[in-house]
Amino acid sequence: MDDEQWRRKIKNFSFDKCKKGNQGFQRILLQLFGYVGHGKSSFINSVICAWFKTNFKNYANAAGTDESHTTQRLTYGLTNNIVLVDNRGCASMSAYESGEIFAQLGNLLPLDQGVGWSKGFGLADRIVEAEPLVKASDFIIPIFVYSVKNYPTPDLKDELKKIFKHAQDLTAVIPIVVLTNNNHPNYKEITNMFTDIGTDKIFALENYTEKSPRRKVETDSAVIRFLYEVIGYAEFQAEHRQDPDQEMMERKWFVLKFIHERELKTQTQNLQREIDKQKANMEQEAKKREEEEGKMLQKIREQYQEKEKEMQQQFERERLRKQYEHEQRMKELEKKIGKNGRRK
Ligand SMILES: Nc1nc2c(ncn2[C@@H]2O[C@H](COP(=O)(O)OP(=O)(O)O)[C@@H](O)[C@H]2O)c(=O)[nH]1
Ligand SMILES: [Mg+2]
Repeated sequence: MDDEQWRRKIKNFSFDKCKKGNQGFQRILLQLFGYVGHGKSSFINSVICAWFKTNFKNYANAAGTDESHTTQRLTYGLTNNIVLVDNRGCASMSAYESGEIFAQLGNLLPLDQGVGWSKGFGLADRIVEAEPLVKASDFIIPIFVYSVKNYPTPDLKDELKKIFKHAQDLTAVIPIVVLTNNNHPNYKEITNMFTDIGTDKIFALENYTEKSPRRKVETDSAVIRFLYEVIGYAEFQAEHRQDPDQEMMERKWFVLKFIHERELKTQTQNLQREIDKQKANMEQEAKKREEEEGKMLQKIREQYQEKEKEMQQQFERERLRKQYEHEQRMKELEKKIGKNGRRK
């Protein structure tokens, strides 16, 4: 098949034409996620340019000279049935631990609105508030965007494994990988890393950017092939799925349970920290008291020694006095005896 045939297939895609009918699904929601600055918004620009055959424009507000990053979940419709979502990027794994990214990926927060980060149960409230605004009929395909410029490390691989596991648990779909900056020499290592993680759908391209806006056959073809494969993937996945409302409910439970467990963990940690703090205070207090008691004991000992010395001196004085008296008495006696002797 050539590009034009693929385009026709993409354009005509509808869940209604799937083997088992639409099963309640209407649109494919290509949920872009990944670290900040890896080219999510640029990829959307590339897809728009290639799909609509237009000149480059920064449609998705990719970071340019002003270094602005995406802070909204904006949607970009390609056809009536295929929509791209530019999710807010995150800097590290800790953002996944916050549940916020799950809620975005699971399509539990409204589209085309600003995305914040909530503390505590704030996220759960936002998910509940969003209920009337989110559509269960959106079929989510997670697309993980990664820039080849970033060299893989063992830590990164472990982190990505966790992220992919969470994304798959949540959406029931293994994320598709889009590698940007694919002319970079790290390309082979990065591809191997993602293959090791268990993804078999990896697409690579050099995005259209402000610096390199000229359309190229390779980039256009990479985008069209990507979209074609994605609809094939969605058709295949949809055959095994039956109940979008139930799936949405399960996703909601997954995230709410996650938030609950995270809160419980945070509260337990806070409590433990408080206990540890009090224990440390008590130990410090006990040590202080021990030191004070030690000082007091030392003082008593010194007083006692002082007294003992005094008594010793008194005794010595007494002894000398007694000795002197005794000697005096002896002298007197000697004198008397001497006189009497002479008298004899
Ligand atoms: N050379 C090159 N630069 C890219 C590519 N993709 C994105 N960029 C640049 O990387 C920066 C971040 O891209 P952006 O799309 O805003 O990342 P996001 O935070 O994931 O949305 C921007 O300066 C882009 O011009 C690519 O494939 N090749
Ligand atoms: Mg962005």
